[in-house]
Amino acid sequence: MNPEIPESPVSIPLVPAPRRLDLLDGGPYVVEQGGAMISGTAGDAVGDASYTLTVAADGITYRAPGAAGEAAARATVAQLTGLTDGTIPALTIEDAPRYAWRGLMIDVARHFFGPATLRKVIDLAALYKLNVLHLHLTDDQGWRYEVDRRPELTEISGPTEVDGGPGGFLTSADLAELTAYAGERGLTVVGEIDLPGHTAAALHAIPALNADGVAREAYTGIDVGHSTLRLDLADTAGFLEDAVGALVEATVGDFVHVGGDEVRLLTREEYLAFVQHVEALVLRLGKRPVFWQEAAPALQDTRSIVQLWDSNADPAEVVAAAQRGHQVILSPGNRTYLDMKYDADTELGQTWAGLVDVRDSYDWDPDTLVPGLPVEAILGVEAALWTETIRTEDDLFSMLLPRLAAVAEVAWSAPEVRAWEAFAEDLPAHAALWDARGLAHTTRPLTGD
Ligand code: TNX
Repeated sequence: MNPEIPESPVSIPLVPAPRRLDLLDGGPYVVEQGGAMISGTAGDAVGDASYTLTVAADGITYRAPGAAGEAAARATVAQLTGLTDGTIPALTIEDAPRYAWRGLMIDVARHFFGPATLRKVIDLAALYKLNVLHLHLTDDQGWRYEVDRRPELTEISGPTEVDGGPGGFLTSADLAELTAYAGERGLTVVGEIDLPGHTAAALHAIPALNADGVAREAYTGIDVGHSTLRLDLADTAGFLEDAVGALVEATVGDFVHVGGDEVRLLTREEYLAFVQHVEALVLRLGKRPVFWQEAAPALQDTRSIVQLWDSNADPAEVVAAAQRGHQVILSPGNRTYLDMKYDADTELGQTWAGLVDVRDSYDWDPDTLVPGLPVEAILGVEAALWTETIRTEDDLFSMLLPRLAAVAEVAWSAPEVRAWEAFAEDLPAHAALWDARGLAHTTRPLTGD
């Protein structure tokens, strides 16, 4: 036990740990059949996820400034209910998140996962107070959202995926329904169209995007860096307008992710110009662009956000962008890439960022991760699940769980109320929540060593 961490007076293993929990005098609340009686009030400060919650014998009440806090309060009640034997001691909780952006990215491009799985992902993310579902919707291996003006994208590159699997795509109605479903649970869906690399699926569907005017073959391998769009081709700008425009229309909220990673077929000048073109386009369409870290040196407008991912790369350009006023989302591969193997025996996953066990996902501080990164530039933290090796729903959840709970606590909980030893003690109880939802999970030794 870290001596600076006050020991919680009750052992309700809430994850993420709340700022403050006090036991009250008075009898416990006994959860009724059909769930806890919960009532409360929310104003309308939409983005503020703070809340207070009181459990008393006659019911559970919360107060929150807005819908985000209400969603967080409901997540706490779901855990209080699922982690106790149905008798919740009288208590109050005062809680608020550390970071504004608490995300989970799911790659539906390498292997496709449809609305039924994504609703389970949303439910799980909400249970851990995450507020962003980032969907990686396009990559070399497939195109997963409809673009009205370019139906060939989903017609031709919907039914392709890694290893020649059946693929699939989200219809506009699917995306609208998922966005609404997520919104009701406190999450914003941020769609990503990966540009200008990771675009073999677009080059396969639309011949005119290729320099020789000939459609590329479908790509079902897992290499990266072998595809790019080129601004010097006549059709590219119109394609970008249509594809980014459709994604802007299909999602609510302020953000669209436009990639920018692993481009190896453009000169530096061509790459920087491409990023600036897309940055201006997204801003003109009324959203804030999010880019992977490689785009940092190109960015012109401080509304644009940089997402750090490559824990093997020098972060100097990310730091420089933050010093110029850009906000940064932290997704360090060696902490938050949940497609990394847990250990050398893990069947699924990759290892380029190392082995990532639960403690690696948990035991780090975003504020000190990147030397020189101004703390006030940190918008938040995002876990990522890339799906090159992930084929089934059980594959997916067994990589997310238990590590997603660890990243969620990093993103939500104040440093004063969290420590690895306490988390490792609390975590095993959560298996009951996952089992109740039928979610696969990986059992890890959590010795605290
Ligand atoms: C790096 S993260 C990638 C992805 C891969 C991932 C696999 C990023 C921006 N690019 O294309 O799927 O590694 O871990």
